[in-house]
Amino acid sequence: MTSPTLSPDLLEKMDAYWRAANYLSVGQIYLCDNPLMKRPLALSDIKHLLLGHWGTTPGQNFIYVHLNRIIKKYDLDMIYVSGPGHGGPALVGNTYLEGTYSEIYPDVSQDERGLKRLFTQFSFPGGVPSHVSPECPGSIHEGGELGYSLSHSFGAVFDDPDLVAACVIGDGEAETGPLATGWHSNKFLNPATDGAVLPILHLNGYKIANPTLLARITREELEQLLRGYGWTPYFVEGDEPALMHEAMATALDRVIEEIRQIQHDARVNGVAGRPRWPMIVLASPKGWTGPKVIDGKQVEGTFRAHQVPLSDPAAKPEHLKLLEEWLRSYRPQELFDDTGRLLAELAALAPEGTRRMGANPHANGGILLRDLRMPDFREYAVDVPAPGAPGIGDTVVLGGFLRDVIKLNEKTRNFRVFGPDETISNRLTRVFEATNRQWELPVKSTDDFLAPTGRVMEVLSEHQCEGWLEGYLLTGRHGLFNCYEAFIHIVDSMFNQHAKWLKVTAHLPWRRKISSLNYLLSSHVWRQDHNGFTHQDPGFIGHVANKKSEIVRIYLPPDSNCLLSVMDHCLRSRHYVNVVVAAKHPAPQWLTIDEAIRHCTEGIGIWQWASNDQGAAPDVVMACCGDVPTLETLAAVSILREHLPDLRIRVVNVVDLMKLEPQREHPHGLGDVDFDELFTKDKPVIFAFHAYPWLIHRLTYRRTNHRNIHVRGYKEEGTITTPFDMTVLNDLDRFHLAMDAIDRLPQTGDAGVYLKQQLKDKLVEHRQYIDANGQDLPEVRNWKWSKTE
Ligand SMILES: Cc1ncc(C[n+]2csc(CCOP(=O)(O)OP(=O)(O)O)c2C)c(N)n1
Repeated sequence: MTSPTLSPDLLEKMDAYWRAANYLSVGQIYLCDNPLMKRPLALSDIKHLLLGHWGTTPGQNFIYVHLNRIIKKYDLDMIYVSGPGHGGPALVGNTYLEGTYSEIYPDVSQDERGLKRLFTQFSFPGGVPSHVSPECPGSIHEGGELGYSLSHSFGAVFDDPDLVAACVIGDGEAETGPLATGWHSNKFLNPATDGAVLPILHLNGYKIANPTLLARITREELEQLLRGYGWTPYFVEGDEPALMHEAMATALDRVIEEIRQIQHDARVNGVAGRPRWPMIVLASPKGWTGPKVIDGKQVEGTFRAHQVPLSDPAAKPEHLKLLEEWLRSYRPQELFDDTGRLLAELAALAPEGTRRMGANPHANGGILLRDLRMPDFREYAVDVPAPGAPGIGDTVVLGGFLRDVIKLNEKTRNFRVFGPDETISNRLTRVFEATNRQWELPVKSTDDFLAPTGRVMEVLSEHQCEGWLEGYLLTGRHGLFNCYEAFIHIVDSMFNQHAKWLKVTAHLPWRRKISSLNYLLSSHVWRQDHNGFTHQDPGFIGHVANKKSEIVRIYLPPDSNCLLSVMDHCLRSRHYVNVVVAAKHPAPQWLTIDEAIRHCTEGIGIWQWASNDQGAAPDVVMACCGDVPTLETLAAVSILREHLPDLRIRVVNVVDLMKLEPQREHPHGLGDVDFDELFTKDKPVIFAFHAYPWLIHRLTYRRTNHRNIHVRGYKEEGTITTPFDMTVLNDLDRFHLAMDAIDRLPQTGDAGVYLKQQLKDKLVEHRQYIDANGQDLPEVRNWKWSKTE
């Protein structure tokens, strides 16, 4: 017979610690007074509004106390990621028990008064949210929107060989697409250079109102599923606390020893190849230790335990009685002394200092953040002897710059590029002169750029790319997500959650700022002519613009030098979400590097070389934002200037979209005077925009001249066609833009009417030509900006 992992004394203490955490959890959901139950429970001790989630909480408390033990036993550097973050009371309670909570929030002190505050503040106006929100120490993952715990955990441990992320996964959460794919992250984890993720699948059997799939398939099926994903699952199953403590302790010792062995083999013995990492399946009742039956219905071990089981003690006296029995079942007088402090012998079970999961610096990544070493982006500049010089593709140029960011930070291993199989397609290929794609599976001689270590992370799951990158940033590193513009929408919701996280943490003084989340969106709407309609969607920036202005930045650099300047700025920035939309195809270049720096620093400006309104008011402002709109605008301007030479035209280019918003709405916003100077107070503005036109209206609706702003952009017309035809289909082409100007300039008279007729004819000619030849008119393909005096 093997000797037990836990001595009777330790088991008893751990059970007491668990009871303390459960007591604090129930207290947080229900109580606003009488925190130590020194007197009989009265209705006045109970909050008016009962909010929170009990069901997941006791299981997470159980996990936490057991993780505390192994952290101490093995001196682990461990963080806790709570997939079902609605178990907020568990994490708040445990960080309180270990002391970190009171260190950060001294008012929630380790005494009766502090306990009362801890209870009252939970899910209470002016208090703390019910999830594992940014306010909760030790959290990098709120777990409000379910599905991302595994990808965040993997992101956290990449390049951090000593870190272990204990990742509690709800069995409901496991039904989501992101989580289901997240299991595959083990194919990207290098045991020598990365840390470890310990998934703990919390199989409590139920979601809000339904059983979970993983709990109802046979154990054999579940085990095969997890093995199929490459894990070795260890099952800890039951409801009898003493047996469960012993089983959990034994399983945890085993998995930690396996993790250590895997790491030792890879790091010391030079064992190569993908290991089979261990994980735990904890099958315990939902709402464990809570009321078993309420109003004649089974609650413990069912979906009914999900939220607040005794929801109306004011109306039902028997509920008050049950609640009192429930709270007293944890025997608080045996856990806390008379002043309300956790007994010293129990407090000693928690790890110390920064080994406490609530105080682990990885969960407050800004503490660990180091600046990137940056190459001088000017050295990658393209030569632009005159506007319209040929380019090689803006992202191609950026690739060289990113390659050297990778090189310069190779030693510190704190920068990665993420993408769903598109880094080459987005033409950042030069990064592979310095690195590979990290990949732990076999590599064939016919493969390109795959290796067990590498700075590029590619998996065909935008969710994983986003989740990995977020985890990487939240733990104090830097990165970039490159993606097709249309498919970044897949992570709309993940972006939402990250932006919310940044907004809240920006106002928590103890949380340090982290590196910005940088999106590079290429293969954009106007140059997805070969993939067609499914690949044409520029809506992400409109979605991003909804978020708090202190957090979001949107850049549309018109050429390579502008892209270099913008990306240098983004990689140095902190605590933003930067969205950069850039082209990958060869396209004309407009600005020298010095001009680009000036233009991007200002974010918006008149392109004097393209304008002829110097010294007088313009007749029309031709504005553009985005590379293709800029090209079409300049082509339209050259038509207008050639045929209507008396017309005074001002060309305004926008790189930083948020310049358009009023200053009071966005820190980048132009003041009204500056805006009126650029766009005039009363002249027509023909605005060619990269994305959906309404966004420009939304951003400028308060501006003086808004009624004269006429926007062309993507209007959901597209197919497989020529690049220029994409603009024609959406009325964004040079001919339409020129006609738009004429329509608003009665002073062009008959000359304008005749020009308009020619332009209409051109559009017919265009259609006939592409239908016959499958490519654009030579005059379109070969068009070059030429200086018009
Ligand atoms: C993406 C997403 N969809 C739906 C919800 C609503 N919701 C909150 S909790 C929950 C059930 C979660 O079940 P599980 O992951 O098993 O957690 P636990 O049982 O531990 O509470 C659902 C569907 C959500 N929070 N996120």
